[in-house]
Amino acid sequence: MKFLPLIFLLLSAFCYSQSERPNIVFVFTDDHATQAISAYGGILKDVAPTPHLDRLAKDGMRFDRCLVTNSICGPSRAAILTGKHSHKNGFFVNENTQFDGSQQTFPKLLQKAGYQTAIIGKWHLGSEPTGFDHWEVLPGQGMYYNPDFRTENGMHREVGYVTEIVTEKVKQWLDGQRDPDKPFMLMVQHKAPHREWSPAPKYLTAFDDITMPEPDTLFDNYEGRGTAAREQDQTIAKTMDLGKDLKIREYDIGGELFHRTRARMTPEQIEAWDAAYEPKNQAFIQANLTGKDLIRWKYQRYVKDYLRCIKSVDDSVGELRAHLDQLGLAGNTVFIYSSDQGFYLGEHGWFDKRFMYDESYRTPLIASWPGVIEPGSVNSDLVSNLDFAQTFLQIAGVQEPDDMQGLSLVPIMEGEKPADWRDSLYYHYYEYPGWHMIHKHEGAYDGRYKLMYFYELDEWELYDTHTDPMEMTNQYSNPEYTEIIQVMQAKLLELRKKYGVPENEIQDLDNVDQYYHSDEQRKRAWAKQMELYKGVD
Ligand code: SGN
Ligand code: CA
Repeated sequence: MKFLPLIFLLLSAFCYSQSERPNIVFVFTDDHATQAISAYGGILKDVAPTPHLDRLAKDGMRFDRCLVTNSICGPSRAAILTGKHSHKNGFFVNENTQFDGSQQTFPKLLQKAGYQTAIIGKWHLGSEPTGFDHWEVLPGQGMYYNPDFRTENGMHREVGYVTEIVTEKVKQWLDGQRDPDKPFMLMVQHKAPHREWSPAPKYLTAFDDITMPEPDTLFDNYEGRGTAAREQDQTIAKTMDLGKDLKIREYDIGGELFHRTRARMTPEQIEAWDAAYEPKNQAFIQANLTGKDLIRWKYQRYVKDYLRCIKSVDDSVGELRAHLDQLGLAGNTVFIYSSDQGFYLGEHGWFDKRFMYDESYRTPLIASWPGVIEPGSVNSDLVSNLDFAQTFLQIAGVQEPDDMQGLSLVPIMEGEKPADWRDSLYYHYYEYPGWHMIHKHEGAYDGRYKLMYFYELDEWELYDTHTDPMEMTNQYSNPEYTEIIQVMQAKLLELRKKYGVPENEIQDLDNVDQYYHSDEQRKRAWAKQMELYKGVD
């Protein structure tokens, strides 16, 4: 008899979960590296913890091997919306392209199935969002301070810091604008921590008294790698700009720092900004640093600003989860955190992404689902942003269409990985020439070996990520790897076939030629910085 109340409780919980389809909250950031989430460990975990993301991991599942199909913003977003690789969804590169919004996407399918769909924040796909009952997006890359928003009714500007404004808008939508009788799928898409890493007023001086640890490969000389690693344009030493990126007004030769931040700030915002940066900037100028000392200083300024932006993102996660709790929605909401790709935080001397090397290939994925995902679980299966669409559909109980190319992660979330789970993933990056000059490449990864082919250079690279996790030694011409290379090349062909990559696809996307705001400006800024390296090797 005494078990009756318990049985009743269990039964009602069962009926509840059957009748109430779960809500989905997808918090998605731009360029957030796993190295900057303390739940993932790494050298920054003690100095720059992310308590709210860590709590999410504690309540849910941390995916350690979520790999992207194409490590760049728009293409990653297009892959997520469609569940298809770039060659199927038609969105290959960021520049000068528009997402074809008439195609099938998971928000449209959820909408059809009775879900309310909303997106607030960064969109970056050129065309207008489709498949959303409510959308309010940042035009293009969006601005950190006093951002503009695009809606169906046009454009308007709001005063404040972008991460905080987006969070506030999301709360308002949850409070009053949605239909409480329908389940919802809400995409919260932050601009942060994208370049040029501008922190919120409240975090402008965070980490001022700390020296950030440096990655082992900060002074990489690219020996043992190929032409692509040597010829990229994304080093902290040479590419990173002291003006726009590192906020030193004296180096704002092209006026970009001014236009991206100051020109739209309120007097109060400018005051807080200057109070934080000016004393440090003057000390930098006085110090007259050169060579490695200069690179070290740039790394510190860069990574601190990046992590300051993350602090606001982490707060947003905490606030949104608390808000869902207050509204009584947390128990039936799947909360997912991810980013469009990873990022280099000084590894190999770099910032930015695009390469299939680990730091930019791997993206964070943390999900909580009360009653389904075992709290505190960690998964290391090969999963991808290609899988998100089918995952969301299955969460909502919607049949996945045959032409999506990923796999639903729901079985993994339930702790029952299918025996025939994938054993490798396909990668393809297309934007060359373009920002940061990363050569086009495709590749296959099986969880240990990573084969990359820079086809316009006709150069292959093979890394054994077990023995060489930092990917410093290309084993492609090492005879000991001959067999593995054959296996991986066969795998690459098999993957191309499986995903329907056109035979002669080696894409010619040379419409990507306007990649700098102004070549002239950039050259002048660069020349000034290069003076600092004179006489130093
Ligand atoms: C901007 C950045 C680049 C960055 C691209 C793409 N330059 O052009 O550094 O790689 O965005 O980023 S900036 O001077 O304008 O900041 S993405 O996240 O949108 O793919
Ligand atoms: Ca991005």
